[in-house]
Amino acid sequence: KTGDISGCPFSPDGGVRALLGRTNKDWWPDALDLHILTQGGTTPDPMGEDYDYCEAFNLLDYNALKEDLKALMTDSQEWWPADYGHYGPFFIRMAWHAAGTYRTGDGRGGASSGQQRFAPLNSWPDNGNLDKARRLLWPIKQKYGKHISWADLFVLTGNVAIESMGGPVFGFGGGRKDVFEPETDVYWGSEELWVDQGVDTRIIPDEGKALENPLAAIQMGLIYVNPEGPGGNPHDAEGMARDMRETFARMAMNDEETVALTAGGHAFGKCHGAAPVDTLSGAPESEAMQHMGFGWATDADQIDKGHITTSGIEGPWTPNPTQWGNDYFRLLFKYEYELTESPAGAKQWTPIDPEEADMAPDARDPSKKVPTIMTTADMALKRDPEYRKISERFRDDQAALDDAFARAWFKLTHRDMGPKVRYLGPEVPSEDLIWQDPIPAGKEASDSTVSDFKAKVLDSGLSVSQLVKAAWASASTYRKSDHRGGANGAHIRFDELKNWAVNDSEELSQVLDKLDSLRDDLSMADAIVLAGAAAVEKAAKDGGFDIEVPVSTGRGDAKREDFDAESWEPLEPFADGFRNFLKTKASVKTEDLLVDRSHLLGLSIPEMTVLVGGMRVLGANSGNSKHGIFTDRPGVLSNDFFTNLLDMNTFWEVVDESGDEEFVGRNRKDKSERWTATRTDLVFGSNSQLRSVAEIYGENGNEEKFVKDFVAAWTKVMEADRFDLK
Ligand code: HEB
Repeated sequence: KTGDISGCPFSPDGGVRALLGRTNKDWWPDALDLHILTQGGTTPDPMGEDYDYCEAFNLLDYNALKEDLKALMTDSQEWWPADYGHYGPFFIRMAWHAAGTYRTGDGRGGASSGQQRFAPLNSWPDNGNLDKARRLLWPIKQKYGKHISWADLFVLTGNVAIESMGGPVFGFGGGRKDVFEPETDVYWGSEELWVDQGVDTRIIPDEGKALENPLAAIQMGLIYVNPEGPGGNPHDAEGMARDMRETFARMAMNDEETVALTAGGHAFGKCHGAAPVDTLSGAPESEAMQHMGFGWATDADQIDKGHITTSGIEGPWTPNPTQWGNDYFRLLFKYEYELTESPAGAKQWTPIDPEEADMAPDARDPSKKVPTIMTTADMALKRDPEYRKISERFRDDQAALDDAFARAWFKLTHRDMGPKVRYLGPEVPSEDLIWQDPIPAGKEASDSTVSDFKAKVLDSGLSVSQLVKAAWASASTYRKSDHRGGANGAHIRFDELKNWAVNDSEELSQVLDKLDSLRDDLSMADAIVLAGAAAVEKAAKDGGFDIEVPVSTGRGDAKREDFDAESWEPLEPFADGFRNFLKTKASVKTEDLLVDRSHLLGLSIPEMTVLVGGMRVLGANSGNSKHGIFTDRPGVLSNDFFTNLLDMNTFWEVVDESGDEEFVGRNRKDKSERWTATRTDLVFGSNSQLRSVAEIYGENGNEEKFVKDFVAAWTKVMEADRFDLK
């Protein structure tokens, strides 16, 4: 584990910032704004509701597609000829950059929705010229149409590229459904400038500057690190390794995986820095219409000669850039490297006095020989003592490198897909991998088992509040960004999760122990959810509504040995507005964190609103605080939260000591205290849009609607991870 950068995804220094930092609108203020057409919930997705991607994928002629991809590798096009007559390396970089935006901090980024097609990713300096790689794929995408998404195609093409050059792959799982708009939920940073415009590097230990969570790139517009060294300084060997370690850790990669991936990746292809960068035009998102979505325009005759600039670094790593092998490590250790400059002016490293046989062919003219290179990032694999040990081992053990590279590549490209049940296709590896959070299959419980259990739970002395809190603690670990967490597996019973500050672990332990003693052969995972359902049903009944809270049983209990505790750390909520919990004040407003969390749970605005209102009256607050419990009958599922929130007889004041996090509501007439609240309570009265929804739930005649909507939203959260049902 690296970096001592606190668990808080939004570091609190530097004042309050917007949740999303910079967005497409800041970078391209004049870009066509289609957003107004998606107002009111109209979808930009042309495929319609009947389209089921999984079904379509399962009808795909997978082998034919792979054959076509293989043929494409060497089908060089005049408008963007293949280096060495093989597009493989180019496609590997495309796939790696598609997947490499994933970060563990919030699970966002990654290859799973085809985001590389849209801004800002399509225009990141680090994604230079990948617009051409994607366009080379269009005839194949067109041919297979609805049966293969762009998102799946990017990754599969990377696999076929590796295979076609003799490299090892571990498998492929399909199932990444395309979206048709830029993702607007991802925080990419708050800097104005990008890496090629001189933006600061994000880790400067001397200035106490650490990489802000959940970011995983070292400068705005990069996938991970600056290849020329920290802030472009090739001499800072230590800093280079530090930057790699920190950023790769945030992509869930350890040292061995980092070395295997980087060296394995750079066994293939070359860097492009043949011409000065200022000869290039703008990135795709800002380029003139006649370029038809391409950026970084280069003259056709320069392209033909291979005079292309992408990163600015120039040259291949090995003498055989389209052949898998161990030349990368062989050369890295065989030669001393000296600092040189590419024609584009980038800092890079060149072997001193290379033998003729260790020179590489020119990308366009195999009869010409050119020197190989290493980037400053590559040099870290021998300059850093820890990386070096691993590199030397791989140099001497090809089989170990093959295995490590294949597995790390599979993890890189599948990390954000969640559990294995979500993978499709004939090449899904049978081996279970710990990062997939394996959960043994559960079994459906009979109606009588369910009703017996619920009766026992309600009779057990556990309160509605305790049961609701436990069920929420379990299910709300889910995040749709990488499909991790959730009630299935009952990971909540492992100490590492149970002891999260939000969970009131002592109380939770007692509840879980009790449920364990009552559950017979129900899984713990099902028992926790059923107990929550029983509590909500009772609370509704006490409010005068007989309603069933539906539960689909069949969850399994994860085994302790399949639980990678460290990988769950980023899932700990440091704010959970549903339980009125804030661990530490963040650099974004607390209500922003409620919105963020709701998004990760897949909730709509009404669902978020009804859940908060309902959970308050059920007494689900962390620490059993009184904030926001605007009712004199806690434990009853009523719309009291909303009616009291909107009651004009109460006025609100900030409680001074806490800054602006705590409030007290007083009777307008005698100033007596009626309620206390947090920002996540009052935002439903102060924010005009949320207030409009709160009003619906506070209206006469909507009491039953409130209960029904609460139960539906509750159930949605409880079942958010039931991919086995979908
Ligand atoms: Fe890499 C390329 C850097 C990782 C794969 N890369 C490259 C380049 C650079 C780099 C600068 C060049 C671009 C141009 O074109 O100019 N990388 C880098 C860094 C890192 C990396 C810094 C971190 C450390 N890679 C990586 C990985 C992978 C890769 C992980 C996979 C696995 N790359 C790659 C490839 C290539 C590159 C394949 C080639 C492409 C072509 O040829 O086109």
